[in-house]
Amino acid sequence: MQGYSGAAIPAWYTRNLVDAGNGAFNIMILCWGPGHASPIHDHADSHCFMKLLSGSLEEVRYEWPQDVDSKIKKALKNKQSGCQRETCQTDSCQSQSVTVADICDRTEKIGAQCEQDGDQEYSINNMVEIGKTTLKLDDVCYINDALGLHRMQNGHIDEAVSLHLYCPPFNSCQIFDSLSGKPTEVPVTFWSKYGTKVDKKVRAQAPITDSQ
Ligand code: 2CO
Ligand code: FE2
Repeated sequence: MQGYSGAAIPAWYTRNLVDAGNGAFNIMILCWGPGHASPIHDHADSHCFMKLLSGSLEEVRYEWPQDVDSKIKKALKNKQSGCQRETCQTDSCQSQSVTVADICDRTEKIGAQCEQDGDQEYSINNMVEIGKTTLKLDDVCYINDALGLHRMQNGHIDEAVSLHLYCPPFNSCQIFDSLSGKPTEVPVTFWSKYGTKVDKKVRAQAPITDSQ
């Protein structure tokens, strides 16, 4: 890819929606300028396939931090314990950065029993690296939450472009503090949809690519 048509390079990698698959999947193209990197993140229980169309990217994989479970594991645990927190649909429960204790406080208010986790402390060096791969032209990789978390980074002077398929699509995911592993739920947003740049004013605040 030859630059950004003379325009300033965005501060973060851009997510560009190509096809929403009638709600069944998202196909998108991600553009990574030199030095762009994602935060460490999960994939919201979705399958994530990606292929390098241009340039090169490093993928660093991590274990889930101690005491932080994937959504599916949480949902299963909560089903067994009677806690309703993963089904909470209030705005405050949907989109904010929360500790386990915070979630418990909120769900207390809607009547859930949520005492089993107590006050969650996040200690330094909680993120354990489990692998590093360099993706080159035409390489394909796959990740889901059962395989762990990852961070993608373009450590090169050339831009990189990657094609992504997420099935099912998701509107938010968790990002993780690289030292403590503390999770934060963030909305994921698009730089463009179907070739048209999304108006910044209607883009959600603190998206995965704009918040780090
Ligand atoms: N999952 C990140 C995103 O959708 C990109 S890293 O590759 O999975 O922004
Ligand atoms: Fe990812």
